[in-house]
Amino acid sequence: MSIFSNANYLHTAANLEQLPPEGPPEIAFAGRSNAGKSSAINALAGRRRLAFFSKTPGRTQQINFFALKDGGLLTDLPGYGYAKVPMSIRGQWEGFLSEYLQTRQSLIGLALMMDARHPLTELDWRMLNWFVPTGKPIHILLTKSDKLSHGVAKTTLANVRRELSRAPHTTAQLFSSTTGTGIEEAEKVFGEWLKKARETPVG
Ligand SMILES: Nc1nc2c(ncn2[C@@H]2O[C@H](COP(=O)(O)OP(=O)(O)O)[C@@H](O)[C@H]2O)c(=O)[nH]1
Ligand SMILES: [Mg+2]
Repeated sequence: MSIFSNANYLHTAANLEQLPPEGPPEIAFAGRSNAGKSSAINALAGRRRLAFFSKTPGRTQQINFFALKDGGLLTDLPGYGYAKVPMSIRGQWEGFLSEYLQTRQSLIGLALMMDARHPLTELDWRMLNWFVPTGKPIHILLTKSDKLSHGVAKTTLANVRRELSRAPHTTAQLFSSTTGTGIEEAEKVFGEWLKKARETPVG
């Protein structure tokens, strides 16, 4: 059974005041709208339709908290790069999101979903640049890898890893929620983050 199976919806926060108290280790899941984040979470959780499957992608500017069965938390961040979000709301949201990423002590790492066909966009780099200074690990899932030939997927991964020399403690892998490629590899990475956090609690 995966660390993500039987995750339970816990809480929604739309601003800093609504964040639950610091506590169990959290892994945040983020990515551009349509990057395949919901599908990846569902694939990791081994369920077809988990509560996280948002019906209004990218529009709901809030963080959803889910309890993992080992005591950790998964936080589902709304997709970024969604053109229809009005500027005023976007600014507010970005303030909350960047503050959450930069100051949340319980946050132990960032899982970043990127479409393998166009990874490391400008907005992806913005997320990376917000989070890298925390010193916490980032793991990138290059999603929809089934849409690339084996050779192109391999080259893409190598290129991404090379570019990531600009982003310390950031790793990347291929992933497909359709074929199941990379599920085990991802679980291993996130499982190790949680294990390490349990061994060295924040306090
Ligand atoms: N071929 C393929 N399509 C995928 C995969 N993951 C997601 N998709 C498709 O990409 C679109 C966006 O996926 P979704 O998970 O909703 O993205 P989100 O907006 O990041 O949550 C949907 O049409 C999915 O069916 C994948 O691994 N392979
Ligand atoms: Mg989604």
